[in-house]
Order: sequence, then C-alpha cells, then structure tokens
Amino acid sequence: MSKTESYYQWARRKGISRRDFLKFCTLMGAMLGLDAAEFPKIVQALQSKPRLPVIYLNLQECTCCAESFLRSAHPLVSDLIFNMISLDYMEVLQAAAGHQAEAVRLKTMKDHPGAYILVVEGSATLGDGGVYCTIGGVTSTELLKETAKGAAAVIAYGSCATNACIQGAYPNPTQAVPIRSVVKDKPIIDVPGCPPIAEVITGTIVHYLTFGKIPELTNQGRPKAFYQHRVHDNCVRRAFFDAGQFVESFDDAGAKQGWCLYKVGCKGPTTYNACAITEWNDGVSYPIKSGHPCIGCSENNFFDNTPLYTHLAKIPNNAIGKDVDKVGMGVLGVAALGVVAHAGMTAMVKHQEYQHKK
Ligand code: FSX
Ligand code: SF4
Ligand code: F3S
Repeated sequence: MSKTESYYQWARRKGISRRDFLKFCTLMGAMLGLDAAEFPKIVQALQSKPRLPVIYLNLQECTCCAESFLRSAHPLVSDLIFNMISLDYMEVLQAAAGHQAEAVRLKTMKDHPGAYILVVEGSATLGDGGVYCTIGGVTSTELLKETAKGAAAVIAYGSCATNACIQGAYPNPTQAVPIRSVVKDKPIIDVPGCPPIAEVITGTIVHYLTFGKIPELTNQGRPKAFYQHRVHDNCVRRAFFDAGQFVESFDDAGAKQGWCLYKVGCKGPTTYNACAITEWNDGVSYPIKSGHPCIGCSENNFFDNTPLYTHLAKIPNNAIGKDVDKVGMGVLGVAALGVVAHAGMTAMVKHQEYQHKK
C-alpha cells in the first residue's frame, strides 16, 4: 500500500465492505468509552489520514503477546496494525532479515522523526551489561533506547514490558526491568496482561490517529477505558460470589455448576483488566468463564505476589462483608442438607411406589 493511502482506502481495496468498516469504527469507539457523538471522528480519521508508522520490538519475552494480537478474531483488529498502520519493523514477522531488517528500522526512524509509534513487547535486561538479550549485534536495551528517541509515544505491550513479569520474578537472574525504567522521556502507555488483550493496542492507536493524542490513562499509566474496572466487577460468576457459592476444588459439584472460583485462587477481586467485558476470541470466553481462576496476569509482579491457587486473604470492597470461608461453608452446608433431604424424599417416594406395586 502507498504511504498516503488511508485505512478506508486500503480496506475497500481489500474487499472489506463499508458496512464492516463502519462496524469496526463503532466497536473501537465503544471500547474506548467514547461518546457516540465522537464515533464519526474515528470514521473521518480512518478515511482521510495517511498511515501511522509503527516499529515493533520484541525484547525479552515469549511472543504470546504478538500471538494474542495476531489471533484476534476481528480481522480488522490486527489488520489495522499490519496493513493500514503499516508495521515497518517487527522482528517476529518481518520479511527482511539481518542488516536489511535493521536498515528498514533506521529508515522508518529517519523518515518519520517524532511521528512513529514504538510498540515494545518484552522486558529490557540490565544484568551483565544487558548481554542476556541481544538483537542485531547490540543489547536489546541499547536497541530500545535508540529506537525510542524519535518515537511520538511508546506502547509497552504485555506484562513483561510493563512490569518485567516472569523474567522479573525472584530471583530475576537477568535483572529484567520494565520499559519505563529505560525510556524516561516519552509518553508511555502500559498495556499489561500475560498476554494482553489485542483490542487495547488497536484502540490506543485508533485513538492516537483520530485525536492526535494518547487516550486517558489510569494513575498506573494504562488506558483507562480498558483498565478502570476489576475483573470481579463484571465477572460471569459474580452472582455466585454474592450468594456465597464457592468452588472448593476443581471437580466438585460447585465447579460443575459454574460457581465462584475465589476459594481456588481467583485474583479477579484485585485485578484490573477488561477480560470479563471484551472476553477473548471475539467474545467466546475468558479464563474464569472457561473454569480457571484469574491469576491476576495484568497486575504488577503477579508471579511473586501470591501463589496462583491460594485464595486472597482479604477481598477489597467485599460486597458480602463476611468471612468468605464461613459463608461458603454455610451455603455448602445448606446445599448438602438439601441434597440429603432430596435424596431422602426420593427414597421415600421410591419406597412408596415399591409398596404400591407389591
Ligand atoms: Fe510476557 Fe509477551 Fe507473558 Fe508472554 O511476549 S506478558 S511472558 S504471555 O507474551 O511478553
Ligand atoms: Fe469471578 Fe473470581 Fe470474583 Fe468469583 S472471585 S466473582 S470467579 S472474579
Ligand atoms: Fe489475566 Fe485474569 Fe484476564 S488471568 S487474562 S487478567 S481473567
């Protein structure tokens, strides 16, 4: 595509209908929490503005963040980056290799000073001069510093980039650090999650393209539209939490009925992320809906903070205001009595039927 081609022109050329294009704009506007009156501005921007150059660095990570992005169910979510926004440099996917790849990165930086977005996946590493992660003959930390210099903004994509995640877990042998510990003079947008939700990065870039500025951030530097609520606040199992109905082990009767996963380690009450709202794979599911507790993957240092399957000692803003262990046991006790009573009634009826037949 040409560098002046707009997203809409590109989409039409690729056979995407105007209707689908407008649906995408509406989806982005809604996810960004914009007033409906602002939606036409997104349409206008994507129809008229030329592409936004993006350089995507893969530092110390597992590449699952990119996978999450590539596998996003809505085709336009990743196409926005890979086609219209035009990813000029991405170590995982670029066709170029070696010196040629580095030349592309340098050319993008030279052609768009102060105008490109830098997306960084993975942590920087400081241990032993940064030798644990080198790319193109330099340490990844040097590469990051050099590439960030001319960026308009930096998106730290994934928990490795925002808080060093698993590499930063004790004893952190490579001295992994978040991107904001290395890049200090640029706007940084943190998009945590291990992996993060693809729509957040697309929404952030759409916002930048439309309004010429980064979206509103939380006090932790995360896009507010996606990180202002706890997973617990919108959880599909929330009614069971409020009713005091808890799964005690993964194969018990409560698990089969979809009860709350708090007692088997769910960190939803202390985790700020949009999983319960956007869900994954085009709204198919998210960890809790699939039967696994939230492990708090978007919270800082979650590997070190709490054992994954041990429940939180205390729930902030606990709606039921009681000791959850006792409430759960109480409800289970009542449920168990119910089962016994039901079994008893069934036995009596069967006995009567038997007597009647005799
Ligand atoms: Fe980290 Fe991304 Fe966790 Fe992996 O690459 S946020 S280890 S899911 O994927 O950086
Ligand atoms: Fe959902 Fe977890 Fe909250 Fe239970 S504790 S309602 S499973 S987020
Ligand atoms: Fe992570 Fe919890 Fe969402 S584990 S993917 S923040 S439900």
